[in-house]
Amino acid sequence: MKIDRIELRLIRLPLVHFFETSFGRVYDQEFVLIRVDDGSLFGYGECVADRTPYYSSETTETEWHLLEDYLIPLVLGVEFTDPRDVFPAMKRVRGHNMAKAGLEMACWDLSAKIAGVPLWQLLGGQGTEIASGVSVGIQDSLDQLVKKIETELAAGYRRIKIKIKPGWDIEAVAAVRRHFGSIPLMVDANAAYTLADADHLARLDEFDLMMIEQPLEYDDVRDHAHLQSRLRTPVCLDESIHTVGIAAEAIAAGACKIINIKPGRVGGLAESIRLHDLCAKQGIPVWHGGMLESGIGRTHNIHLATLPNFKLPGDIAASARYFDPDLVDPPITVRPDGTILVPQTPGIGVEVVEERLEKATKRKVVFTA
Ligand code: OSB
Ligand code: MG
Repeated sequence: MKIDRIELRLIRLPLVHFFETSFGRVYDQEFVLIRVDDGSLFGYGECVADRTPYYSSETTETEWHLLEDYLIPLVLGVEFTDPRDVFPAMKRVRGHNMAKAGLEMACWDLSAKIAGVPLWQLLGGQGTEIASGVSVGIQDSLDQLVKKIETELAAGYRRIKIKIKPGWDIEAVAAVRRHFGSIPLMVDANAAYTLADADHLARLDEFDLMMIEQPLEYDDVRDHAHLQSRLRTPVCLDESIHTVGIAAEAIAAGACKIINIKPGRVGGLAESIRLHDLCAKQGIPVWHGGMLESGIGRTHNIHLATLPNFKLPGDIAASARYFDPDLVDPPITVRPDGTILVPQTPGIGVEVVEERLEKATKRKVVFTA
């Protein structure tokens, strides 16, 4: 594979419903989209940083800067025999995993198209469907939360995750259990607590949650190990796991029993596979996280989630929960049994609708070899 043209676009799409986490509320989604061409075929990759540096230190503008000035020059015009070589080729640049991942994932899509196989096959996945769960944001009232969850359960989703923060935690979980009984339920704090909240968080133990995701600081491992020793509820790490090495440390320290994999957080699909394999070897189940991706990034996630240690339903849901319309056609749908079919045509296997893409584009630049 030799890429002779790379196109960057800054995309903005309005969200169907606002999404609120412990770090704030968003009404639209802005992201950097990358298209790579080799002269006859092309691939797409989606960068997952937000406009703001709250989930991660990266933003759409830092991604753009890193791609334009440092990452694209390391990939454009270079011959790659395997997409696994793209992340190592960018090693000189420290961090900026989301910018690297978008570019690397576009190369995987192109590689799979060159090979004439669906992406999951190149990744070493298996199977024709994945189990789907939803992440339900913080709402204005408990009534609204219950209504929202009712809709998601009726649609078939196999696991409900609710966002929590101080002031929206025990009561929210209690309300969900009261209304829906023993459904598969978990919470995600997005680093909203400190170790001083350990006794408060231990009150969640009585609700038999599947896990609590990222309760403490985004870069912390040691405090999570302390917290896990005081909770019966399994701790799952998201933000903390930005390299495979840190995952190994976290597992060894007992800081988590489950890990959420997002390719953007670790630098792409090759690193995600390494993280997946490490977890499998250590007996740590994983699930696929979500970053409110358009159908492009979402489809990459679907392919990755076919690997065998993705043992729990992830945050990969239907397009209609996020965008109307999505950039891809047909949109991603969830079947009544809570599963999503994995595309079987070459590459990511979805078509981008050019007219929608143009309409959503705020800025575009093309680089040629
Ligand atoms: O912490 O998992 C998270 C969305 C944006 C940033 C961080 C997170 C999330 C989600 C939503 O939970 C997952 C999705 O529906 O895409
Ligand atoms: Mg999370």
